Amino acid sequence: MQKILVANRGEIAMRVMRTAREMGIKTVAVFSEADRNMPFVRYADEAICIGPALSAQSYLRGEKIIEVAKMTGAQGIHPGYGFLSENAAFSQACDDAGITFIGPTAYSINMMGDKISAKQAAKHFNVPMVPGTDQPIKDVNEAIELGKKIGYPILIKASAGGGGKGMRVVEKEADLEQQMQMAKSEALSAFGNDAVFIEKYVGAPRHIEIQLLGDKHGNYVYLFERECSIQRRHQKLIEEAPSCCLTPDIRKAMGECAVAVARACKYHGAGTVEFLVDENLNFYFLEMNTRLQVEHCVTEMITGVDLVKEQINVARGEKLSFGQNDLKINGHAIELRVCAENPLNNFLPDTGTLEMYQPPKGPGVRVDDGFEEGLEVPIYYDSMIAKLIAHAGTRDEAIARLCRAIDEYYIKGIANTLEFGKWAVNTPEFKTGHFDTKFIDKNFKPEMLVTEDANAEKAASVLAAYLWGKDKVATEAAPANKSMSKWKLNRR
Ligand code: MV4
Repeated sequence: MQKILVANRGEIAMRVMRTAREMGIKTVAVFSEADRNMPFVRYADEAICIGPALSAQSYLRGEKIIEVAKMTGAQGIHPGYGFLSENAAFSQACDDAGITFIGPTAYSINMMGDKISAKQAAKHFNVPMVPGTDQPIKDVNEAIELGKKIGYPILIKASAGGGGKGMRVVEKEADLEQQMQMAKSEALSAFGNDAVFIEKYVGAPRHIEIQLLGDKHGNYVYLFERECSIQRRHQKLIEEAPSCCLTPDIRKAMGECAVAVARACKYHGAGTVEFLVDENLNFYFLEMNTRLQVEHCVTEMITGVDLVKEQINVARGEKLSFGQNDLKINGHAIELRVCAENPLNNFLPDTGTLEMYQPPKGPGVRVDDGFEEGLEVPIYYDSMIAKLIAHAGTRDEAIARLCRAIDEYYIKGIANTLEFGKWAVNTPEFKTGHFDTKFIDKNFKPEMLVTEDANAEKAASVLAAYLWGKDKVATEAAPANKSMSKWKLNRR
C-alpha cells in the first residue's frame, strides 16, 4: 500500500496522515467546500474537493470518495470515526472496487451494528450480559411478561441503536405499553428499523471499554481498558486509561471477553467492546464499536502502540507483530475533549473564529487537533476541535499535568470545554475515582466555573476606570454567574 485516501476531516484526518507519512505512505485528502483552509487539506500529498459543506453532500458520499480513490491511485481508504466508518455498504463497496477498506468487513459491521445479533453472537462465548432478551420483542404482552421476570426498572433499547439513541427507561408496568410504542416509533424514524429488546436497567454504571486488535489470520490482543464514564448526553468529555476501579483479574476477564466478541464476528483491525460495570465490579457486554474511536489516544499513550499503524498493517494482510504478553500498562493517560461548546449554557455548540489558538506543549502532553489560529469553526460538523491528552507515571501526576496543560492552552473567540475539564478532574469524586455515568448530572452546575478570577477582573476594571479618572463605575463584587466576561467565557 503506497497511497491511502483519508475519508474524514479535522483532527482524525491529521492523525491518520501523520502515521501514513511515518510509514512512507502517500495520502489523499477529500474535503468539503467549508474545509478548504483546514490543516489536513494542506498536510495531504493530494487533496480533492468532493462537494458542499453539508456532510450528505461531501463526507458521506461513498461513491464519490471511491471514485476519487480510483482516480488518484489510492489503494486503501481510512474512514476515521463517524461519517462512513461504520457503514457496511461502504466497506463492501470499497471491496467491490478493489480498494482496501482500512477497517472491518461488511459482515462484522452488520453483525455488531445490530445489537440483537451482537448479543446473540456474544452469548455463545460466555460473555456476561445484563439480564434481558436477545430477541426482538414481538408485542406488548411479551414485554409485560419479561418485565415481571426481570423486575423494574427496565430499559427498552433499539436493536439498530447505539450511543444511547432509541433508549427508554420504564419504571413500572403501567408505563410499558406507551414507552414501548415511543421507543419503536423513535427507532423506526431514526434507523428505519423498529426492532427493540429489553434489559434490566442498571442505575448508575461505569462505562468501561476494551480496545482490541485482530489480524486477518485469527490473532487477537486486547490493549486494556478506557474509562469513559464522564459523559453528557452520550457525548464523552473525559476518558482515561487505565480505569482506577479495575483489578488485574477483572481487567483480564474483560479483555478475554472482548476478544471473544471480536472472534464471534470474525473481526479484524482495531475495535472496541463496551461494557457496563456496576458498583460491585460486575461487568456486562453492551455493544461493539467497529471503528477507531476518538479516545484511542489514551490507549496509545499507556501501551506505546500506534493503533493507526496496526490498522494499516492488518488491512494489508500482515500478522500482528506482538502478542498479549508483550503488552504492558505504562503509567496513566487522561484525555479531555476540547469542544466548541459553552458549558455555561447547557453545552450549546458555539461557532465563530479562533481569534487566538495556542495549544500547550511540554513533557507528557499530546494535542491532536485539526484547527489553527484564524480559522472558523463551522456549524456543519462535530463540535470537537481538539483532544488534549496528558500522560504521566501515576493518575495523580496525569491529573496535575492535564491541569498544567489546560492553563497553557490559549483559546479566544470560541466558547470551549477547557475550564470545565479543569473543574471536573479537580472534584473530589474524580480525584478519588468515585464516579459513574451520572457524574456531570449529579455534580456540575455552571456557577462552578466562575472562579475568583471573575471578581478579580471586575476589581481590575474598577481600578483601571479609577486610574483613568472616571468614578461612575459600579464597585460591587461580581455576582456569581452573570459577571463572567466574554474574555473569561472564552477562556482568557
Ligand atoms: C444501559 C444502561 C443501563 N442499563 N443498559 C447507553 C448507550 C448505549 N451504548 C447503552 N447505554 C446504556 N445502556 C442497561 N441495561 C445505561 C446506559 C447508559 C450509558 C452507558 C454508557 C455510557 C453512558 C451512558 C449514559 C446513559 C445510559
